[in-house]
Amino acid sequence: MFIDRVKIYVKAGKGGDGIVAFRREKYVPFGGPSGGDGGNGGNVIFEVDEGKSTLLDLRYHKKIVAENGYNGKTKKMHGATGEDFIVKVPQGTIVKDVKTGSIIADLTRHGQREIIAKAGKGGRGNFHFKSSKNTAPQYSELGSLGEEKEVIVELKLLADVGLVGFPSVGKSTLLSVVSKAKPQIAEYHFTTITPNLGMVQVPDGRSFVMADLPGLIEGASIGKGLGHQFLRHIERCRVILHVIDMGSNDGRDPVEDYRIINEELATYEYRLMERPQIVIANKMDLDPAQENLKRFKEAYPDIEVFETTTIIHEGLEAVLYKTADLLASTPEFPLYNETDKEAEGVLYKFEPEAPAFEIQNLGNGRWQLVGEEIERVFKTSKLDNEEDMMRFARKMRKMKVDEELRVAGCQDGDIVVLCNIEFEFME
Ligand SMILES: Nc1nc2c(ncn2[C@@H]2O[C@H](COP(=O)(O)OP(=O)(O)OP(=O)(O)O)[C@@H](O)[C@H]2O)c(=O)[nH]1
Ligand SMILES: [Mg+2]
Repeated sequence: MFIDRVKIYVKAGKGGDGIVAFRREKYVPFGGPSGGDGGNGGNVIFEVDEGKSTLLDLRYHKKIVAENGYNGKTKKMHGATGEDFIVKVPQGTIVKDVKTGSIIADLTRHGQREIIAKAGKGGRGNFHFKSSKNTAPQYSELGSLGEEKEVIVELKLLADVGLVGFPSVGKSTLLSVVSKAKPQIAEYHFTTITPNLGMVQVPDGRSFVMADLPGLIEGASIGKGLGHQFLRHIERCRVILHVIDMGSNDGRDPVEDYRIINEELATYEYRLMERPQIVIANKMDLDPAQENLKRFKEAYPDIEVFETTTIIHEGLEAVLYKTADLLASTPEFPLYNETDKEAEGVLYKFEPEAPAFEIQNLGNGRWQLVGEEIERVFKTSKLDNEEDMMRFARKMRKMKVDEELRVAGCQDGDIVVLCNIEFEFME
């Protein structure tokens, strides 16, 4: 099964916690702090694997969770690092963040690796917190959380050239005679239901990759037929070969066919009409072909038309030379659409930072603190003893929580709620 779009959930490992421990040795009555650091969590990493051609594996593996780091140990020993989770994907895979729509990674090179969810860091053990004032710190850090998110994984084939046209115009036949690819060929519509790739050698030694796609029909750009879901594979193509059945084998009018397909390409979001096109008048062996071609040239006098009869390999050499020439002079098209404009040239786009916290007045002297950052700080802080509490209070003060609460009207003795804990507000 050819799968080229999947939504999955990825979660990197949490860092291991640092621990509180003290040396207890026979002749060292007050041995120093010796709690070790937690290990870092594992990342979720995508890696290009040449052997893969679809995202089928991900279809059955929708939740990817990397290993957590291990907690620190006594004698200043480091906890083990969580193992990275490595996902093998085909060349041409793009990963998008569902929430922001931005592109996290574009995996185009062999062996390329990208971190999709970043691991949490291990917390430090108590020996890091020893100072002249506090030689026996009861404090250690918790490991930080790993990133987690939903992502859309899409495959956009890495082809230089894409074949487009109505069903049964001869696209697969063309690919089969100019490359070693063996696509299915038949007289019924939608013979091709998944893209086929072929390496094409031009007689002068140049070469390029050609993609044969399922046939398009009117309304393809809004999802009719099969073609729409495959239009995305043309996005990386630099040149489009537009194949027309000049023999009107199906009783269609080639002049109309050409217009309709171009309209579909223009309507599709990735501005496919900006790619240079080579117009191929195929099935020139059939009776009505000459007459149709004449009309076609009258309708589109400025277009260069390449006449072919693909079943007997006729007229193809000129097409290949022209394609190679156009490829040499056409730059790659960026994979961003209008809304991604500001990301031009840069692949990674970050969300603007959300405020660290917000204050909600619950009435009756009760206040709620909400926000990703403050909740994260809370969840990664230990609150086991007095020392932990003091440290947490200092963190809150540093984030200006006290100040903002006071501005909002919070009075001494009011209750402040954060996650599931209530604090009494005091100067
Ligand atoms: N007479 C004639 N028939 C051709 C020519 N090229 C292809 N055909 C026939 O047209 C039919 C359709 O060819 P395909 O190559 O499968 O067409 P396609 O465009 O890939 O079609 P879909 O995959 O359905 O979109 C087959 O029966 C081919 O043998 C040609 O130059 N002349
Ligand atoms: Mg086909």
